Amino acid sequence: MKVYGDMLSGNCYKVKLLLEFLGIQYERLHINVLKAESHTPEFLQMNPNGKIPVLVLDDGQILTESNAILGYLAEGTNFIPTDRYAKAKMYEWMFF
Ligand SMILES: N[C@@H](CCC(=O)N[C@@H](CS)C(=O)NCC(=O)O)C(=O)O
Repeated sequence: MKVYGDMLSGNCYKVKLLLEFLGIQYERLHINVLKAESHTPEFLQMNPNGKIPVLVLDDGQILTESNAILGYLAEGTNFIPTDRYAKAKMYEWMFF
């Protein structure tokens, strides 16, 4: 999988942290938002919202929004509690 992002971005950093905690191999592609690299026609085809991070799966499917990406990566792992209250507490932090 590929991740388009910038380590100066907290939204990208949390995706990087989870990928590394899970030991998932990925390719990192740097996007400099200060140079409007997230607003090129090519990038806008991946995310019309013009924002990083963007996750591109090996089959070409694309995910945007850091919390959606975290949810996708964490599915079926201990990073998503099964207990209803604990899961709501996780969402509490994610929506903070
Ligand atoms: N809600 C989005 C926010 C993403 C976001 O704001 N990304 C910033 C960097 S932290 C960005 O791409 N800014 C570039 C721009 O808006 O042009 C998420 O959680 O992924």
